[in-house]
Parts: sequence; structure tokens; C-alpha cells
Amino acid sequence: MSGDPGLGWNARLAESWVQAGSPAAHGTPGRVAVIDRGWSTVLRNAHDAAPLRVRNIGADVAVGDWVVVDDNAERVEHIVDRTSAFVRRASHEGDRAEADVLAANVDVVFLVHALTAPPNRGRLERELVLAFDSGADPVVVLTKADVADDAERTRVALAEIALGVPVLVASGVTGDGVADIATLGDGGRTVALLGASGVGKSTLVNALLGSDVMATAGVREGDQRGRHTTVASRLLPLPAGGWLIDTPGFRAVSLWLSGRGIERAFADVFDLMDHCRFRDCKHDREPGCAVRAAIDEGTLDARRLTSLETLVAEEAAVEAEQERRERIADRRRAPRGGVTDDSDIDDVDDDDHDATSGPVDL
Ligand SMILES: Nc1nc2c(ncn2[C@@H]2O[C@H](COP(=O)(O)OP(=O)(O)O)[C@@H](O)[C@H]2O)c(=O)[nH]1
Ligand SMILES: [Mg+2]
Ligand SMILES: [Zn+2]
Repeated sequence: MSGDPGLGWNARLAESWVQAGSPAAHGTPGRVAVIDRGWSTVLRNAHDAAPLRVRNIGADVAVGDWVVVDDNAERVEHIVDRTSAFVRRASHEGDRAEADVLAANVDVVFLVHALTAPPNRGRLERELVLAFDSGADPVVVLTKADVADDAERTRVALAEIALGVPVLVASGVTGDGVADIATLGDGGRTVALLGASGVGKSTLVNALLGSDVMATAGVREGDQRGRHTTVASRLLPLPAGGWLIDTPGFRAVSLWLSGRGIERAFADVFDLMDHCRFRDCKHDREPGCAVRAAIDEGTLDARRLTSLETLVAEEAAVEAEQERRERIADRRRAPRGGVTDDSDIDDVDDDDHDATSGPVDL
């Protein structure tokens, strides 16, 4: 037994499914289309007219997950290993630092920017790190081409940051370029969109879906309770094949623990660093610094180094905090002399990262 290819089941998932043990004993995996307060809506096939609605008790489920439900079709019993996951640091107003999975098993993530505003390089750099860390392939989409002054200049400027990642130009209003974006869902792939609010994500989603599924800013101006306002992520079928995970407008996206995302998003700078004379070069004023030399020659924009340093510091802070939380959890599990040492548990909920994590609207 395996999942329905029409729902996006693929060879990578099949492999992790087999590695998970006795697949037959687990039943057939379905895909989570919607999550609503501890309940998952699970599709068993691409045209499932009667999706299951089951509880997520003890299962940390995300939209896009492949899951197996128990025999009574009451709860999620097993989550198939994700091929990719969009993880951000959860909001932390007096809250603990926690990972929040926005979407799972995404093949392609569109990083959406509008051509009407000056290109936001810093935001794109952060989004690229998140995208590379997710395991999905990023594609930059520049919207509002119909009203852009110089789309080509912006495209070139952002392509310099995007390092080999495709940069597409489109208009959700005229539909120009939308077909090229839609083809990225070919073969039953799953796509998702990230971007600041107002860049035109909902308009683009409507153009991709061929219907007004999403409330756009224009609609909501007249009707605050807009008919289709997104409140949670949803998995939606693309008309020409493939699936789209539409995420709600999250306020801020801070980095979670980064794997190789930073190295991939800043491969140009890392390549230079390999050529610095000293292994522990701080790229400040050391002799033989290849990074400084490139900046002086004008082949590397100094802002790239600054952005990289900011993101590395942010990621290091998340990591340090995680380590501290793990130490505290260990101490709680193994109290010495029968007394639990809770002395620094109170300041686990620190908000240090607010200072370093520039908010990114989705
Ligand atoms: N001219 C033009 N306007 C657009 C385009 N896409 C979105 N808009 C407008 O930009 C505003 C924000 O769009 P919306 O899709 O709600 O953005 P979201 O916040 O990213 O979902 C709305 O007023 C849209 O009508 C486009 O391709 N061309
Ligand atoms: Mg929107
Ligand atoms: Zn250096």
C-alpha cells in the first residue's frame, strides 16, 4: 500500500515509507488538507468526496503531511517522514521558542515579491535561507508586472542575490506569466507561496486556481470579514495538476534552527571565505581576506556580508536557547538528591530574538 500519486505521493515519500518499517501494517497514507484545532481533514485520493476528519492527539501534524489514521478512523496514528517542511520560529510573546511547521512535503516554494516597490533584498535573503532549509526548491516570483516601471532591472538585481534560483515575472491581474508558474505543479508536485502582505499572493493564488478562492486586499477593504479570508493553511488542487498549499498571513517569520540553508543562500560569500588566508578570519581587517578583497574590487556587495552575519547570529541565538532548554529538561528528568533544580527555568521564555529577527510577513 502507498499513497495516491494524484495527491502528490512520490518516490521520495515511498522510500521513507518503506524505511519506516512494515508499511502494510500501517494502512494507506492519506494527505492532510486542513487542520482545525486539533482535527485534521485527510484526503485519501485526489478526488476524495468524503475526506476523513480525525483527531491529532499526540501527533504534531502539518498541512501537506501524509498520515495514516487508526482503524476506527478517529485519530492520526502515524506521520510519514516529511520530504520537506517549512519551519519557522513560532510567535513568542511570552511564549516559549518553538518550531512551527507551516507546510509539509512542499516541492517548490514561491518567494513572492511585488515589482511596484523597490526590491527588498534583505527579505529575499531571509526567505531563501528558510526555503533552502525547508528542503523545497525555491523560485522567486515577481508580481504586478503590469504596473512595473522596470521589471527587467529588478529581476536582474534580485537574480544576483538568488544565486541560480529561477526568477519569474508575472501578473496575477492580467494573468501574464501565470501559466509558467502553474507548470511547476506538473507531475503532481506541491507548491506553496511565501511573501510579505500586499505583494499579491492571494491574487496570484486566484489566478493559479482559476477562481476567487482567496480574498484579496481589494475585496477585504469593503468587507472586513471577507468571504474567503484565510485563517489556516489549506491544500488546494491546481486545475492543471499538482497541489498548492496556501498559508495564512503570518505576521513574522524568524529563523528556526538552520541546517545548510544559510550556506546555500550565501554560497557566494562562503566560497570566498574558503580563500581567506586564516581559517578563523573574521573578514574584518585581516590580511589575505578574500571577502574584503572582493568587496574592495566591487565583485561582492558589502551588504551580502552584513546580511550573512545577521542571519548567522540569529541562528546561533536560537541554537543556544535550544541547548539551554534541553539542559533544563535533562535536569528535570534526573533531579539530583531528589530535588529538582528549577533555578533557571523561569527565564527560558526570554524574548532575546525579537531584536535580531526582522519580521517577515507571509
Ligand atoms: N496591478 C496589479 N495589482 C495587483 C497584482 N496582484 C495583486 N495586486 C493588488 O495588490 C493588492 C494586494 O494583493 P493581494 O493579492 O491581496 O496580496 P497578498 O497580501 O500578498 O495576498 C490588491 O489591491 C491587488 O489587487 C498584479 O499582478 N497587478
Ligand atoms: Mg493575501
Ligand atoms: Zn576573510
